This record gives sequence, structure tokens and C-alpha cells, in this order.
Amino acid sequence: MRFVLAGFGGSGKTTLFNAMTGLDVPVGYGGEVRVGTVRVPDPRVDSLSRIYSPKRTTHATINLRDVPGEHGASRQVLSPGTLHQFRDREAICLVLRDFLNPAMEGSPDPLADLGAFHAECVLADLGVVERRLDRLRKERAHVQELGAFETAVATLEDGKALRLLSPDQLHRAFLKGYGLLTDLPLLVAVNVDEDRGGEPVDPELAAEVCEMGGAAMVLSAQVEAEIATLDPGDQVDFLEEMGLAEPTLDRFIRATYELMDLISFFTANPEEVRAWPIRRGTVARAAAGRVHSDMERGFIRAEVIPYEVFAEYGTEQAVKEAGRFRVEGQGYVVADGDIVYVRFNV
Ligand SMILES: Nc1nc2c(ncn2[C@@H]2O[C@H](COP(=O)(O)OP(=O)(O)OP(=O)(O)O)[C@@H](O)[C@H]2O)c(=O)[nH]1
Ligand SMILES: [Mg+2]
Repeated sequence: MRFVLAGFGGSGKTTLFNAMTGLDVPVGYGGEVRVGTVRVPDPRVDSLSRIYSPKRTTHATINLRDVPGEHGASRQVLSPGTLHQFRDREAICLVLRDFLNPAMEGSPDPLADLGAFHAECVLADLGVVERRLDRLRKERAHVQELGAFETAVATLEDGKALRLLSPDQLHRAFLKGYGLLTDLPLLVAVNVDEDRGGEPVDPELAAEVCEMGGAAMVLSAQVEAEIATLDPGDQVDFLEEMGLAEPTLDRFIRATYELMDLISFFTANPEEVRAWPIRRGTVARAAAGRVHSDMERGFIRAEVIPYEVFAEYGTEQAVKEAGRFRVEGQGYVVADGDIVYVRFNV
């Protein structure tokens, strides 16, 4: 999973990047493009790890890129120099400033920033699909391919995001590889002052994001960054003080996961307990291929224990004795939380 943090200068991207990755890169004006790894928090993995005591425990991860916004008069997110930093991503997290930043002029206006960013994305996409459509017309391309690009152009000219179109409306197979920004899942983080972290998303903003086919959450990057630097024990106290059940960041990361239609299945043995991200609807044989290509090639069957069942009985052995162990074939659609043992032969 490859994510990018997008947003205007001074919106708090690098602060959020630090909180999410546990890194400590300098915040403030500008800076460099950074890449980090975000561990997707999952209490189920932690609990399996306590039971199996494996040599390694591996959570699902997100690859996160932090791209500095432009400062000064040419206020924009997608500059010609940074556009390519967005094109290879699988989802966009837009950080909107909704706090007073002493380094910035004027009060925050997240709604205006959202609209401006959306307009930038629409324009960038339109440039790509229009150019391509011109060529396709000259090359007398297949009518289906032409149709896909015509639909894309019409949608964007209407100021709409491509992600709103259903698979029936837009043949995405033809649009692969162009890195169209308005077709990427969009998660909006409204970055607020420390004391406002528990607020809901402003209804007007929420409606606007919804119209773009995205999702929105309120968080305070500053608070999350502070929590991330604390020891686990102190974290609990701090959260209690702030009246939070868990770091907003955990919810935020899970929201990104859901937005991309990702679920996790687990493998568990004395060597390693591991979470594997897959798209919802992935069948057992393809899921096995995530673990190892041999497992996909030589797939015989998958033995499955849903996490809840495992948690009820406590051990693999107890589950088996109770007959709650399931044997599934290659076409089985893997569910979130399945613990999967692949039998294969190569
Ligand atoms: N009060 C408050 N300040 C914040 C918050 N998040 C970030 N800041 C401050 O805002 C300033 C800019 O934060 P950065 O994280 O560097 O912003 P950025 O979006 O990475 O900025 P560029 O890289 O220049 O585009 C820093 O001084 C942060 O400490 C927040 O939630 N509350
Ligand atoms: Mg930055």
C-alpha cells in the first residue's frame, strides 16, 4: 500500500508523518520529500503474538510519502516538480489546516483548501486524459477504450472526481498506469488545535468530501505526534487525560485501510505471526500467493480458523478438538481476521 500525504504548506503533513511513522524528521517550512513505513495497528496480531510467542511478529504496513507543499504566492499542492510524487500512489491523504499557524497569514479555511486541492487534481487528470484521447482518436483506437477516456474527460470537465464512477460506468482497465489522482481513494484529515481533537467533522466539509467520494476525520497532528513519542504506559494515561479511548491515529490508519477495501488475514506459527493485507473478495489461492508464489502454484487447500473462534478457544489444538477448524478450497473468499494455514505441494 502506497500512500501520499498531500496538502498546502504548513498544514501539518510532516507532523502527521512523524506521528504515523515514529520518525522524527524536522517540521516547519518546506523540507524534503520523505518516505516512511507505517505499522497498521491490530490488537488481533498482538494477541496472536502473545499466544504463539513467535520469533517475529509482522504487522501490515503502509508506505507513506510526505511531500512538502509550496509556500508563497504560488500556493499549490501539485507543482510541476512534485506531481510525479503523487502518480505512483494508491491512495491520497489530504491534510487540511484548521489551526492557527503563526508562520502563515490569515485564519485557516479548510473548506477553501479542499476545493482548491480538488480543482488541482481535476486539472492534472484532465491534462492526462485529454492528451491520451487525442492520440487514441488519431490512432483509431478500439471503441471501448475511446469510450473510457471520453467518460473520464466528460466527468472531469464537470468538475467531478473519477472515483465516483462505478466499474460499470468507467472501464478502469484502460486507465491503468496513468496515476489519475481523482480516481485514488481520498482520506481527508482535518488538522485541528490540541483541544479540538474530539470534535466531529464540520458538516459542510463532510458533505463536500462525500461529494468527492472521499472520507474525512478530525485529528490533531500535534497531539498524535506527542502521543507517539510516549512509552506505552504513559500513552494510556495521556489518552485518558485527553478523554480518548485510543490514539485517533489508530482509527485514522484503519480508516485508510477500509477506504482501500483492504482486509487482513493472518498466518501464525512459531516462526512468525503476520498480518497480510488483501483486497476484500480475494480468494484463498490468490491470498496464498501473497505469502509465497509456491503456495499459490501448489495450492491444495486452506485450513481456516476465524480469529474470533481462535480467541474463544485460545489455542490451535483446542479449536481442532472442538471441530471448529474449517477446510476450504482455492475459490474460498478469505474473510477479515481469518487465520490461514495453507497446504501446498510443489
Ligand atoms: N497548533 C498546532 N500546530 C500544528 C499542528 N500540526 C502542525 N502544527 C505546526 O504547524 C507547523 C507546520 O507543520 P508541518 O508539519 O511542518 O507542516 P507541513 O504541512 O509539513 O508543511 P510543509 O512541509 O511546509 O508543506 C509546525 O510548526 C507544526 O508544529 C496541530 O495539530 N496544532
Ligand atoms: Mg512538511
